[in-house]
Amino acid sequence: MRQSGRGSPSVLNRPPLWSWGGLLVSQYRLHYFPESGNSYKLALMLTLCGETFEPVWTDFGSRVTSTPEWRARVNPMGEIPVLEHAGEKLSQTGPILLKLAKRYGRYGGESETDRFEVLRWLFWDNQKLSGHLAAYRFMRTFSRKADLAVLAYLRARIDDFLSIVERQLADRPFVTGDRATISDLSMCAYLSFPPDETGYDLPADYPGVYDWLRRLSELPGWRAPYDLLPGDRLPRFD
Ligand SMILES: N[C@@H](CCC(=O)N[C@@H](CS)C(=O)NCC(=O)O)C(=O)O
Repeated sequence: MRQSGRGSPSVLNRPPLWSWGGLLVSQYRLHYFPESGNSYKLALMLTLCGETFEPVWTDFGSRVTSTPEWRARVNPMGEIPVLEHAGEKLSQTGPILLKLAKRYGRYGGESETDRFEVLRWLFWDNQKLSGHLAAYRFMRTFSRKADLAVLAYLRARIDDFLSIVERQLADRPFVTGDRATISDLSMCAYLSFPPDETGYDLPADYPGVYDWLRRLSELPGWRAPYDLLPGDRLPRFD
């Protein structure tokens, strides 16, 4: 699918960078690992808002996020991503995306009705689409031993969720209407990785979802996951 980055982030709405020793450094630090679709949600939102971030590659494969030291220092929930900003370490992509949408005045929806729809799909995505796709892709592609019964269960759930998204997109270009919002950025994340990782042939099976991803990739400044999340990758076992 789409793997090459295009365009460069807009400088519109870019808040001032901190200057340190004559070097310009970003006001954001993103703790991530490259395969993390949840990290991609934040990296993409920041990039589309014309913002930069300092990438903090994290050794997820060695289970560093399970150690008491990492949990005490970075995130007690033991999860990636974490976005550092202004002395705070923020976790959970949903509230972080809402905060960024408010800060930059972008991708948050225009009206009260829009904002309700954004929240509705953001919550649904966390529990359903991203939640199951992340587990399915990780077990299918990056786990030494995949449990076939669990994979089959997850696949059936995801097929139902994708058919829901396909229907939602049948008569609107983006999830909540005419404009992309953070609900699109959240829902697209795990589907934006290469098909040999996700195991989904979207053009054949979910053409509406595929067209929606193409529309998102045309947003000015859009970049593919591995363009925004560099560094050593997890070993593959698919
Ligand atoms: N709801 C969380 C999900 C974060 C999440 O599940 N992150 C994965 C990596 S992409 C993780 O750290 N998993 C560790 C675990 O489940 O123990 C969010 O939106 O940030």
